[in-house]
Amino acid sequence: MRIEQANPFAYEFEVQNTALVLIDMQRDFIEPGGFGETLGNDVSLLEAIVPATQAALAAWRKAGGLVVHTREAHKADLSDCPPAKRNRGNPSLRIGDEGPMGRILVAGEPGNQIIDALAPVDGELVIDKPGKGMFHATGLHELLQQRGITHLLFGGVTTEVCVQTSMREANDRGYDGLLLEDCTESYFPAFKAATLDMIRAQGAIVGWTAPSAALLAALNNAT
Ligand code: C5J
Repeated sequence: MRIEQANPFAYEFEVQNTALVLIDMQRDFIEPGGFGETLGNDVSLLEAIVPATQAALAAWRKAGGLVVHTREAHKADLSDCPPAKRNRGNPSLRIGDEGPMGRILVAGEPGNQIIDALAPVDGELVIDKPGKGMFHATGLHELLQQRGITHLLFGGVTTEVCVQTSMREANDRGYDGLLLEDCTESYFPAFKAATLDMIRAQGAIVGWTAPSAALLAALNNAT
């Protein structure tokens, strides 16, 4: 299968060797009243990508491709949260503190759940990651290798933090990654634009980007 409109050049993949990875589409980053909003961010920017992401997920499920969902999540005792991560800066709420939707970035809390619109279904991988990147301390690389995955399609939030870090980690592990441009967002539009440029610079130095419509068209043409 081929996405002709991908940047900086066409992207080729086979569904059986490719996973759709949705990064951290969890309530605390996306819903009003969550952690993201308490940090002073406009979460409506992130909410806006939900319809396109839902459409991409539905098409990918229909094609029979593997889906991976990640959550930025720490253990309740915070043993996997380095003090450097917890203590940096001067936020009103820190990781592990009680927030509007339970303890901030702690596994199992209401705010840590993936939003209803993109809820995982049976057979999909759900990875709790204590880092920004999806391979750090998760065992995900081995799970993907066992399934013969060589290509990764990315969506999720935020573009310049957990999405970009995960794409770079994937690139170093030998995966060909493509970021769906309208299925990712940042609280800072300029950071999103810069990240898309960085990924596809210098002949796809980190990977590719493409609008989700181009993926849907490729999947449609194949049926
Ligand atoms: C993610 C963050 N998911 N911005 N986390 O990007 O802290």
